[in-house]
Amino acid sequence: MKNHEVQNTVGRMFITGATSGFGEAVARMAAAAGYALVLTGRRAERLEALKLELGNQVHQTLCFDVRDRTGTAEAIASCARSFVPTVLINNAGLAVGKEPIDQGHYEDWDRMIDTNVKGLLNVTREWTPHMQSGARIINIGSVAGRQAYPGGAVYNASKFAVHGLTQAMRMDLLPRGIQVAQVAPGAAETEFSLVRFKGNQSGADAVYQGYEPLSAEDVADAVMYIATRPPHVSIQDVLIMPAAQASAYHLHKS
Ligand code: NDP
Ligand code: 8X3
Repeated sequence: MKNHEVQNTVGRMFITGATSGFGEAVARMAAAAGYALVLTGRRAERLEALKLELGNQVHQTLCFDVRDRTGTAEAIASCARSFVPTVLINNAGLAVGKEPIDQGHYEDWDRMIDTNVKGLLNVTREWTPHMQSGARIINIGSVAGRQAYPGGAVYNASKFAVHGLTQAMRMDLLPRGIQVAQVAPGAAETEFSLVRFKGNQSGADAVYQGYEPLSAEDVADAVMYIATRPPHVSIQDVLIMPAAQASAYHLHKS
């Protein structure tokens, strides 16, 4: 896709999973704040629509699957010639299925581990050698990475991995002046549950009934807060929940 040279930016942000939910909301807020953006995901038509909407703030869109190590490496290498992020948002991810461990599907497990863990690693490994002192990486974890719950085993495992990776990445990248943060949301209404329940809209809607869930914008707001701190301030970890949710197990529905 054609690159667009963006002038007078406050920073350069690379977002995985910008076609929906948190990633799309961060893209809109970051564009409004003056960031130059590279927007990525698998759905090319959505990337193009967002590029049309956000206009000159979008340096480039890149259509690739974070599970595809070669495709990810090629996309990032092509981008790095004209754009190295000051902020990398590792957001692409998903849950698939909610069966107990003795009934789970290997294919679902592979999708979660390959996307949420290996995909995050693929993007991080390809970008970090290029990134400069003062840059930030913001990983999207989850309350599911703090507390396991029934039916969540492999999704839990993948987000516990993001929690651990965030801490180790922060230590590894400390000497290079790259700050690493995690935003760990509770229940947020995006396409997340539609994906988890494999297109079952009524099942997905039921997740968000009886209380006010987080919106994608609520989570994007936390991401932007971290991204825009002064260089000497490093927000390391933000757990953000709907007011009706006290833990992975405690959701007060009316
Ligand atoms: P959405 O389903 O709305 O968005 C997920 C995004 O990830 C999409 O843009 C999708 O793009 C992208 N994505 C998924 N798989 C791949 C892949 N293999 N390669 C590249 N991109 C991919 O969900 P959310 O916005 O809610 O989810 C974003 C992150 O937040 C995920 O990591 C999720 O686990 C996490 N999260 C969500 C919570 C919630 O309640 N909604 C709470 C806590 C954490 P495309 O399909 O175009 O590739
Ligand atoms: C998504 C939130 O509670 O469905 O990460 O796991 S939850």
